Amino acid sequence: MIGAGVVALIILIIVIAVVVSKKSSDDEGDDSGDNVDEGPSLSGISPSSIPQGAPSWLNPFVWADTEGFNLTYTDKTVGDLPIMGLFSKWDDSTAANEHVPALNKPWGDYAKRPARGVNVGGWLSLEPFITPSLFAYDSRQGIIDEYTLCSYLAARCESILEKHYATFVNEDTFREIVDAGLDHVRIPFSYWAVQTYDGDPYVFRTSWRYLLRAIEWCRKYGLRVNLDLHALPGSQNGWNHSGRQGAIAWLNGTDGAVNSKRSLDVHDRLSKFFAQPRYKNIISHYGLANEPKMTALSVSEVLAWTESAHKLVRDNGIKDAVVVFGDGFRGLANWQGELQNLDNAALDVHQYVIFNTNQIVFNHSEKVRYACAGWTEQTLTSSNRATGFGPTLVAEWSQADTDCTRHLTNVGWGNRWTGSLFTGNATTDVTTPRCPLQDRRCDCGPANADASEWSDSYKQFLKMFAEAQMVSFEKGYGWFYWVWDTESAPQWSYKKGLAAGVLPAKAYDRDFDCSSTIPSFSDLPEAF
Ligand SMILES: *[C@@H]1O[C@H](CO)[C@@H](O)[C@H](O)[C@H]1NC(C)=O
Ligand SMILES: *[C@@H]1O[C@H](CO)[C@@H](O)[C@H](O)[C@H]1NC(C)=O
Ligand SMILES: *[C@@H]1O[C@H](CO)[C@@H](O)[C@H](O)[C@H]1NC(C)=O
Ligand SMILES: *[C@@H]1O[C@H](CO)[C@@H](O)[C@H](O)[C@H]1NC(C)=O
Ligand SMILES: CC(=O)N[C@H]1CO[C@H](CO)[C@@H](O)[C@@H]1O
Repeated sequence: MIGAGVVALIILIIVIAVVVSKKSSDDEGDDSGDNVDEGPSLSGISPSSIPQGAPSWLNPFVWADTEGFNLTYTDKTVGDLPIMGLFSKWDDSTAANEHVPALNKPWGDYAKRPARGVNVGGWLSLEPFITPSLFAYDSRQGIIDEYTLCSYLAARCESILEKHYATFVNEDTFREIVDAGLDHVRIPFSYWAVQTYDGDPYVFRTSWRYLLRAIEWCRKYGLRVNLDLHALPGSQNGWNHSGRQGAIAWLNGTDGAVNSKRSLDVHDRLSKFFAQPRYKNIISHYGLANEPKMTALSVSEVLAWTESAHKLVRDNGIKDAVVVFGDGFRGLANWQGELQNLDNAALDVHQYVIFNTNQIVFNHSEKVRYACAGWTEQTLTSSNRATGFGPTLVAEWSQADTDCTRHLTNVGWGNRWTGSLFTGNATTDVTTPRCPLQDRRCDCGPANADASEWSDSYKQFLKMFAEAQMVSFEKGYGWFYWVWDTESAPQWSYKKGLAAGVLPAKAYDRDFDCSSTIPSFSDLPEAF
């Protein structure tokens, strides 16, 4: 106890010293007090402007990063969510590039002008394969998702995650996204940005201001935003990226109904907040629930929940955004005639070849051909209003051709590529190699090599595979690549792919349109 008291005292002294030194260095320079939007300092505000006992989200003196935030204290909320950090004025006059309208001009019909976007995934909703450094613990600790991570870290989780929020995505991210010729950004975030329940270990609300700041940076570069609620109370799919891997307690089990209601409450608050005029031009897509696992849930209950959520957000004033709901892995054909009465809504399908044991075995030529033919056909069918389908967009896809990336299937689960996928349920294990050779030569070594080691034929394949998908998904409402950047998985990172020359320098200016002949690449594993 004495030790803790001494530590607290030392921390207090350090905090005071830092605050005093920041204050005095500010005093030496410009003292007009109006430069709060120019730098990472606390210039312009004094500690006494923050009321005693203000919570962390209203007290910039405890924020790890103050750049780009309005630091003037306010406890004003909209939809019971804080506006703290926002500047009063905004400017929607920027266009992402010369092929798309500025934010303050209508985008028009997404069927005629599909979105070209990217996800800032693994940021406000953690995912082990995107940031393995955050999950580098002894496997006996059982740290496999944000729930187990924050349970383990307890009070330390907040500072570790805030450092991640402040560094993994920053203003340069959005400048680079716009430079790549992209025009939309999907931002996955989790319900604990809004609310926590029942002793949740998650860090409450810290991610909220980072979400708001990211939207303002998107605005600065003319990027439209797809808001993606990636983790719902109870978990809508039981996967690690929903916060907590395991049983689904959303619309299922004892707490299914209460978590259904909590999710609607989260949307009630979010939609009131994002109905503010400042978001009218920039929030182009409003996502209800990422990847609800409809193959395990009651389909009719998920559909009913979706209808309620859609009505709620429209009634709360989200008028212009496309309301997005997930395809739930039912197969697009099963959506015929479903939810046709929802105005300006779209079905979101995530297309990957590597989570399917019959598609991961395709060789390079077959993967490109499938992207051109199979996915184009699916997108066209699923977008045909005349036959009872709604508009369809692809809010996740990647260039990955293997599932070799560390932690991709789960922390400690192995992979399909080498036949080493052990899930704890024999039905879903994959114990025979599923690379194109389907034998012991299937190897993750070359697949996991650094991009600098890729062969020219592998690079040619990766670029063609990406462009083929862009062509296909532009037959619908457009696409969002998964993800902008990773720590070490180059086939999943748009940024690393651009650097390696396996993505078009400008997303709207491409070489391959699926009409030309697909070369038969030398696609044995050694040709990575
Ligand atoms: C900063 O926030 C305060 C409180 O919301 C607001 O009154 C002020 O206008 C904002 N400053 C700027 C420059 O937007
Ligand atoms: C549904 O909930 C029950 C009870 O909590 C649980 O045992 C089951 O695993 C859940 N189903 C899924 C698919 O997670
Ligand atoms: C194993 O997975 C199958 C297929 O997903 C599922 O039907 C079954 O209920 C699972 N078994 C257990 C014990 O979880
Ligand atoms: C890829 O698969 C297709 C169809 O099975 C086959 O015709 C082609 O020869 C294969 N390519 C290579 C390089 O093995
Ligand atoms: C068991 C589980 O939740 N696995 C998922 C973890 O997340 C990756 C993507 O990051 C998925 O591919 C896994 O299915």
